[in-house]
Amino acid sequence: MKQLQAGFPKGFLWGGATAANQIEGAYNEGGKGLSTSDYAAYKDPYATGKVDNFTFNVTSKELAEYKENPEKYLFPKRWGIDFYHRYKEDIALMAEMGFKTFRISISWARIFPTGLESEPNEEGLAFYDKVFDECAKYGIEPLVTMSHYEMPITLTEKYNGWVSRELIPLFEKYARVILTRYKSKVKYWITFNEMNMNLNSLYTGAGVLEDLIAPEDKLQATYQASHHQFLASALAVKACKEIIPDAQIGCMINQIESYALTTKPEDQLQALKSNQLNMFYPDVQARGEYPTYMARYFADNDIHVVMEEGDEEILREGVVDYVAISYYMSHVTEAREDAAKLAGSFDSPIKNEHLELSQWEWPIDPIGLRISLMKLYDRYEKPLFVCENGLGAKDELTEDGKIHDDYRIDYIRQHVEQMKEAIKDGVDLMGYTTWGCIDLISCGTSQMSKRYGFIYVDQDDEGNGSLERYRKDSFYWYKEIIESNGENL
Ligand code: BGP
Repeated sequence: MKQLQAGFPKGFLWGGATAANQIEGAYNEGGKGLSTSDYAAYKDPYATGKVDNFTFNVTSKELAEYKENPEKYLFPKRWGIDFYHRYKEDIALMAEMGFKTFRISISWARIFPTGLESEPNEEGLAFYDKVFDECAKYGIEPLVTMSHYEMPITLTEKYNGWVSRELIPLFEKYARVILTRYKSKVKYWITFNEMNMNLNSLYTGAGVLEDLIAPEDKLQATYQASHHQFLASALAVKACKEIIPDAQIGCMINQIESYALTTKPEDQLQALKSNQLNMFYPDVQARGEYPTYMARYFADNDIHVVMEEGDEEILREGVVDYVAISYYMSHVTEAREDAAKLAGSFDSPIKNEHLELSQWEWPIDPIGLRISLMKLYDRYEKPLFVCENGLGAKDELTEDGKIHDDYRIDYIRQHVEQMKEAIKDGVDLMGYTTWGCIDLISCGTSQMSKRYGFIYVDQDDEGNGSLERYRKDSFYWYKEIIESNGENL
């Protein structure tokens, strides 16, 4: 029997997480092609008061309009926080906090501007070399996501994204190029960010223009696109094992635990089903095959995933080493007609009266993190990684250049406490990277003012500001957490 582990293990990977499209800026520099995220429009459902599920899908009409008037629609994601030019300063700040790891993503369109070239763009490759070398200077292990909510826009225009099987070899080529190039520099990899969010938006992670798909085919397209991404992910895992045998490569989901509204068996059953729909994604990637419960779901919903001979073998051979999650909230569900559609959604129609909400109405549930970790570990018995968690909040920069973000400290402290409990419960946890360790452009709202960082970036929602970086109170607090390996909470 395994010994009781009282605290965070030695070598625990503390750090922070970002994504290329939310920090880099320089959207048209260094030979980069335009990516889907460069066209992710500003449609904040919270700002409009219409919290009606995430609405960050782009239509073909909008895309055409944006292409014609690029200046008029200069989307915030294109500005980023200028990490492309300031990475040295930023990584030095991460090092000052004592980061052991730094999660970034590589922009596919920096390496293959349209995704279709046979040779990669050297300037793009050289940029990440510099970033990884900078990390190495401070002993920071990069944790790299191959595809975090973006891909060359050409692949959307030509193939309508991942609904097309054509993308699989293009992604494999890209994965092989980056694995080979960075084999001595990157030992921790993630294939796709939050693949289960395909259930919500097919544009964000899969580059699919939904209006080109008949409404009755939406679920079919969701699972077909996901199938192609599963294959691409499995091929990347295989390539990683071949090219960097000592690396670890994982899958990643947005973990939203669904609680049943009541003790009514019907509600309990619905909660179980909602959780299954979410875990379907790591089930395939961590077990190497489609779970049996999906056969019924596919039959009930008239979904026919087209598979080719050899697909199952690829999935079996491409099993991940660990399961990474982002964790922000839990949900409440009940037996109702549309319950299945809400699985994995940020939008829960039922409020949990026991939980407080963030300024963006995300329920704050640290114990839900412990529950999630315990469940996932029971299910896979593989190491887990919390690679996103944090509080999006409005911060105030005081006249003397300070940010008193005790609310963020409270939030992270409570989640760290629950991770510690989960470790005691036997969970094998590799690391914790808080989301948006440096303020960045929010994904769902495209706002700068939804801040997650320990480091404040002087930029507003319109892109004005000096871009100067400031240490928040949480910066010093997190530094101590890392120094004490999670003991001085
Ligand atoms: C996750 C994404 C991130 C990030 C985070 C916070 O789903 O992987 O890219 O942005 O959510 O979401 P938001 O920026 O909408 O607050």
